[in-house]
Amino acid sequence: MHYHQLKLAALSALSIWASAVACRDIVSASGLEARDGVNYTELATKLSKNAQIYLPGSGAFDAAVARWSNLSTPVANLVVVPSTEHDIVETVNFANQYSLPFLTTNGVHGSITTLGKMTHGIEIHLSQLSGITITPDGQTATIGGGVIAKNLTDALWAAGKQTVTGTCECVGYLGPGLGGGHGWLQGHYGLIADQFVSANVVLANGSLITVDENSELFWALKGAGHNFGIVTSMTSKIYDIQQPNYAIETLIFSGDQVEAVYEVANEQWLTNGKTMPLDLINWSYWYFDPVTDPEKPVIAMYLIQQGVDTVDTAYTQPFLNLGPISTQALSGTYRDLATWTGISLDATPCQKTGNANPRFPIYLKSYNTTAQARVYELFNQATTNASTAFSNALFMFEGYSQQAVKAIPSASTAFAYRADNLLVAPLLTYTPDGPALDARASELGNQIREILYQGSGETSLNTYVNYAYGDETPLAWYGSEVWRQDRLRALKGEVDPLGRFSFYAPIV
Ligand SMILES: Cc1cc2nc3c(=O)[nH]c(=O)nc-3n(C[C@H](O)[C@H](O)[C@H](O)COP(=O)(O)OP(=O)(O)OC[C@H]3O[C@@H](n4cnc5c(N)ncnc54)[C@H](O)[C@@H]3O)c2cc1C
Ligand SMILES: *[C@@H]1O[C@H](CO)[C@@H](O)[C@H](O)[C@H]1NC(C)=O
Ligand SMILES: *[C@@H]1O[C@H](CO)[C@@H](O)[C@H](O)[C@H]1NC(C)=O
Ligand SMILES: *[C@@H]1O[C@H](CO)[C@@H](O)[C@H](O)[C@H]1NC(C)=O
Ligand SMILES: *[C@@H]1O[C@H](CO)[C@@H](O)[C@H](O)[C@H]1NC(C)=O
Ligand SMILES: *[C@@H]1O[C@H](CO)[C@@H](O)[C@H](O)[C@H]1NC(C)=O
Ligand SMILES: *[C@@H]1O[C@H](CO)[C@@H](O)[C@H](O)[C@H]1NC(C)=O
Ligand SMILES: *[C@H]1O[C@H](CO)[C@@H](O)[C@H](O)[C@H]1NC(C)=O
Repeated sequence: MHYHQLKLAALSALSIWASAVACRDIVSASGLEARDGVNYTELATKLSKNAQIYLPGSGAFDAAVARWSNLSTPVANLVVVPSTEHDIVETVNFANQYSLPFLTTNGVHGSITTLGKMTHGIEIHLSQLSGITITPDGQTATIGGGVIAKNLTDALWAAGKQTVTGTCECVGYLGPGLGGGHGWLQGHYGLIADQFVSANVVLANGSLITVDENSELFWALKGAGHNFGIVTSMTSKIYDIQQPNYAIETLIFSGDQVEAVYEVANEQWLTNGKTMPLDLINWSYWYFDPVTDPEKPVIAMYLIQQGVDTVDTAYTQPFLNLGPISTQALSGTYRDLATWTGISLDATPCQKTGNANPRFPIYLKSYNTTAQARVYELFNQATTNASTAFSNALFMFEGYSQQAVKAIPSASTAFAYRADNLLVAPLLTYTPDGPALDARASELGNQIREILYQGSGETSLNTYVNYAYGDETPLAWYGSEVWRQDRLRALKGEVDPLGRFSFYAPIV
């Protein structure tokens, strides 16, 4: 441990110490002994010299445990920031020895309420495992377990390469990927998880192993990965940049047109055997913007096209014919997409605001315009009622292109929802105000989702585990097929029988 790390840990009494001192001297003076009945000095002495330990009461601890969603959050007594994979092995072994729960964190955008079941223990914060190495053949890159999306995109871009990452710049690479992982390039290359080639993983018993497609565990990492281990690094496929340029057309509609807008979306892309074109991403958001419409939420439609500087009129005209309130066209490159859609590093979704941010996701095949109109009315009431806590809610409709996602056989990965076309979720952002408000959010979110589910004609609720609220079942997170559940449970029983990795959407 070094001087500045001590300072980060707010051990100010020690700040007069020389810049490099032996880890064990520092930790013995720092109150690690007999903390919560555990002598953490033993752990500190086993970690590499650049590993860090943050204690409650320090700014570094507070920064590490603060999360994007302040709802049902995990509680830790101590944060370990490993600097090598072996540090993770030591931390897991130590935690097991003292029966302490542990939880890996990276981009801290995980928001599922099951995380709140962690009430004490060790947070293993991966930010120092940030290496990105392109292999000599240029076909793959080895990506540290603590890499976030923007860093990966930028590092690859500088080498003329890219791969599928989450769209939001501040989410982890592997947090999304271990649950499948949607991104701008998925129509070309598949999900984030579809790029995985091999992984280094620390298992529940502290073993560090390397797995690839020949392993059952590797199958599970591609969609249910949070349940099985800590991925210290992943080697993933990368690609030459083919079409750097992108264009976006943003059309803002009045909520009065909710049925007409989604009728057009269906006709264009989603029904009668049609599919989303490979070069097009079509998202829409609903939100209350009193400047544009003081009475009800607007519908913002984003039409994002790859390889052009202006979105093709074949895509825009059917929507323009409906008479949007406003339109805006921009052109740039792949790296502008996050800014255009409000999910870049400086945008609100990348700040820790102290808000609760529950989502209630459902995958759909197409829009049911009747159901859209009904949920619009609920969303309208929820966001515009005079005393509402939910005026900042955002309703997200994500329509990525799907060609390469669907080309991969459904049974070949733990991700279960390749047949679905749309990822839909209300995000009920609110300032926490106790359990009664949390319950109202849960009730409203589930009510909205239930209408969409009833309108879908589906016989199982399909949800994206990475957007999940937390009250869904393992069937909803991992697919309702009996064989999927059996296969995942069998592997869980074998690799993690004590449920060490069961804070994030547990299989059992
Ligand atoms: C604004 C926003 C935008 C989003 N955009 C997308 C998107 O474009 N595509 C998409 O698919 N999803 C997206 N998501 C959802 C995203 O997949 C989840 O929020 C995900 O949990 C974020 O991972 P994280 O590393 O940021 O969060 P964390 O909370 O740090 O991690 C989430 C879970 O993953 C586990 N984990 C993280 N890293 C590792 C690792 N190396 N080994 C083992 N376990 C690990 C953690 O233990 C935790 O349980 C978005 C979410 C938000 C809030
Ligand atoms: C804590 O562990 C350290 C390192 O093993 C040891 O030197 C120290 O004596 C222990 N303290 C107590 C109170 O057991
Ligand atoms: C991401 O990149 C920024 C800027 O280079 C750097 O400060 C940060 O440490 C990186 N984060 C991770 C997790 O690699
Ligand atoms: C999170 O919400 C609680 C109330 O539930 C509040 O006391 C706390 O200050 C919030 N945290 C942050 C970081 O704002
Ligand atoms: C909004 O207000 C109306 C009228 O007061 C009420 O009927 C409705 O239940 C409220 N809706 C929500 C979601 O609070
Ligand atoms: C659409 O949703 C409505 C209301 O939820 C439902 O009655 C109807 O059957 C659904 N239509 C289809 C085609 O599933
Ligand atoms: C750890 O668990 C794995 C998976 O169950 C097993 O193969 C391995 O033998 C275990 N290692 C030890 C040291 O027990
Ligand atoms: C694309 O445009 C329209 C808006 O959403 C919209 O209705 C449709 O949903 C979008 N497509 C997809 C696929 O989301």
